[in-house]
Amino acid sequence: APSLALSRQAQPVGQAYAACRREITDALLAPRASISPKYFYDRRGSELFEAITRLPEYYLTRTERALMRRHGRAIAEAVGAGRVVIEPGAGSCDKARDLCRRLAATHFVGVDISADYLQGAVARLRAALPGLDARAVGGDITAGLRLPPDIPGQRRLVFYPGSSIGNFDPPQAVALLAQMRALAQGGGALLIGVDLPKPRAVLEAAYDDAAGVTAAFNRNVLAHVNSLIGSDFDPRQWRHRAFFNPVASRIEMHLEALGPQRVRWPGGGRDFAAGERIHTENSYKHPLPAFTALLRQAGFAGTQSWTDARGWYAVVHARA
Ligand code: AVI
Repeated sequence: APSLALSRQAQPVGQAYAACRREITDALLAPRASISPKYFYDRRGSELFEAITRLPEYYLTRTERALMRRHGRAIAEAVGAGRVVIEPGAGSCDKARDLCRRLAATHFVGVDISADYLQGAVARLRAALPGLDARAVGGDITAGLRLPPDIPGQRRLVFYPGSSIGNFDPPQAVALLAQMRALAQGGGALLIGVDLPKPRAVLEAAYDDAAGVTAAFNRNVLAHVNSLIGSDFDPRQWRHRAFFNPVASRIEMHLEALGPQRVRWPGGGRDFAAGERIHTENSYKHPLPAFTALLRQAGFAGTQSWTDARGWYAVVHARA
């Protein structure tokens, strides 16, 4: 997988670019076409995602925020003060600001595939917390988490809010969690947000909102892929589909061809029949015991968790 930022402003170069093109075209040519959800996050996709987090139907962000506020003191006690906070997939860094303030964190490292978006967010974080040594690292977390060499190795807290872990299939999730554990070894820990199972109608509305923002976010991946591989997808010809798969306990997002589509890119292409789909995302809703089992598989020890009154969402602290 490519290790460089893949935003429009910072296209991957050389070998990384070739690997990225290859990854995308292989997945498009597979019998069941797919696009990795990491390609959602060009600048426009990051902005659309921020808009999703403010939608009335998208309960995840506000439920997590309320939990973090309500149990802020207990969470801070479990974590301990003076931490080096590392946030993979940091995005807007909004959640890190509150946490770093509460923990009197010494350092912050945000890692995100949308590097230019992250730079701005880290600059705002520095302005809000002038005592904090805050850094931005552009990179694909699925290709390995590498930190600047002068970041202290002790008292690390890996912060992974937003239930982004749900966007990985369980084996990939365990591998990513194990990497996070390796980063936090030496007395560190993980603080992670997890969306839990809940009534199907609530889940499906959260991923198919009335204003169509999630639909725009899903279709935007085609524009980003066009800019990365030189393809000629017409996003207006693809319909957003989102539904709960109860067997796998996950929301699936797909793009469905409104009519027959002939898509071309330099060196290749594919025809899609009307109704054919490209799978763009899974968002797993693990029951809490199943999630703590994944943490144990990744090598984490003691866990402590906080959930809201409806049992819709959990924040989990796990020692590395
Ligand atoms: C980033 N991630 C946790 C979001 C989710 O809920 O799975 C991405 C998203 N996809 C559609 N809406 C939001």
